[in-house]
Amino acid sequence: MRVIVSTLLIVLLITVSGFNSNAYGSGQEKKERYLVTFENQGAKDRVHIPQHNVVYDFSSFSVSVVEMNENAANGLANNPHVTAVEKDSLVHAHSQSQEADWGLTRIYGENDWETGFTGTGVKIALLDSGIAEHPDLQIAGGAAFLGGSRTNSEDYTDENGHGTHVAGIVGALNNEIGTVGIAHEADIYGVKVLDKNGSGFLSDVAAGVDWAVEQEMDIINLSLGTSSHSTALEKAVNEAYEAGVLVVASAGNSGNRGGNNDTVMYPAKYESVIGVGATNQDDERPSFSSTGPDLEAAAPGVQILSTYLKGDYARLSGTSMAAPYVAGNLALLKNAYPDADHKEIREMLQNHYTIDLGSTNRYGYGLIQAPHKNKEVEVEVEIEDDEHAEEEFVPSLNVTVDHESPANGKLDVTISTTNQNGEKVQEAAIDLLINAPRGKDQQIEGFTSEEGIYTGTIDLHRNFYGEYLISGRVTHPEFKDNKDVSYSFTLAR
Ligand SMILES: [Ca+2]
Ligand SMILES: [Ca+2]
Repeated sequence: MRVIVSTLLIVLLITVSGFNSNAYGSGQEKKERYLVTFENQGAKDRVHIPQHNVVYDFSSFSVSVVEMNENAANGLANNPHVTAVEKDSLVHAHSQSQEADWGLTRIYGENDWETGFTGTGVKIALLDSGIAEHPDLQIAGGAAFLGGSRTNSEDYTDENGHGTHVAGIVGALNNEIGTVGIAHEADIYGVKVLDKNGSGFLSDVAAGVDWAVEQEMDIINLSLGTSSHSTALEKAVNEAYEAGVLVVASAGNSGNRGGNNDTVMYPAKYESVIGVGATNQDDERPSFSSTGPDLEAAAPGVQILSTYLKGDYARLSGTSMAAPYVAGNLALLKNAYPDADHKEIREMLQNHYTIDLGSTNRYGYGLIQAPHKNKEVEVEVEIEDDEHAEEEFVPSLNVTVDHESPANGKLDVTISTTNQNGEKVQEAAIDLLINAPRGKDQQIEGFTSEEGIYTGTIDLHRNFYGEYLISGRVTHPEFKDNKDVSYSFTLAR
């Protein structure tokens, strides 16, 4: 058992401490944010700071916000071009502003998370180092399994920070402070299976899975892993999945620069588990993110802002940060498709709610995307007056994103036809061509009903975000004029 423990320990330490190993943040030291003031803008260029350590680079004044360890900060303070190096602190807390992590906006769109699904009513178990009390978190419950025994079930307080960070990515509250989680109204449960050093026994993880199934959780997140297969762990996650629970796990931080090896860890590697790799702000795989044929999806996992110990916030990197984004997104999909079962939700994620980033070995199905609430667009098509026509069509086009069909994403296109007096016209022939952003052109043909309405369907393929163009004709033998219909719209991320 010692071997297993040390494997878990190593994996988790890598996860918690991020991926950099240079003077700006090496080993297990927690990096902190510093405000670095330069003597002038030119001095900024003369002082070399690795780009990935820079959190903000203000263009209007000569200050940079840098994440680094204390040694690096002391070194910078002695640089003649640097006026001051100050540790960032929560003095701005009273400014009462909330900052959404960059990762949330990549999944959801700039401000769309504010009007989107929230994960309400979905139960998510976070098997991790527990969750610390935090003003930006509401914890629905939890349990603790440590060292092969169930401890006081209430005692799931996080002593490491890892679990609290994962919790905030899913469920940091939408309020005036700190940051906001992707599924900020989901019920999050802290299941403590890792101790203050971030290590735990496989048996504790299995016990946590068992607890989650028993408590009828909808989703389990495992931001942990080991490089060796365990029959017992596989059995635990398989049975959770068979019981209807979606199981998400981080793929691991064992990737290399080339990204060609199979380095996906267990339990992510198992068929029943959605294995998640990390992306950075350029939608690219950071070299630490594990690769292999069992990778299923990718999510933001570099410099992710979330809740931390002592009511604080921290930016951490790792596939540990990417997995909870997927767990939270699955909660949004459950809101969007309440009648779908867990397997349909998983297929939906794979086929409709990812952006293809290339190599499946590195990104699986691609970067996850959040479902949006129904978008409705109604457009009156302008008709030029035709003095020879006694009557003329006034077709109007109505486009609705349909979230009701669980099996696949569809877009309803409704054409309604009226004459110039506003009376409905039946049996008008509809012939439309739809140019989708990716995939084949589609055609819609039919006749309007007694109510003067025809509804056709556009099939949404993978990567369906982008601009659509609908064009065609509405004709009727009893009317002199045929009417051209043209309408374009964009499904925004
Ligand atoms: Ca908040
Ligand atoms: Ca898998």
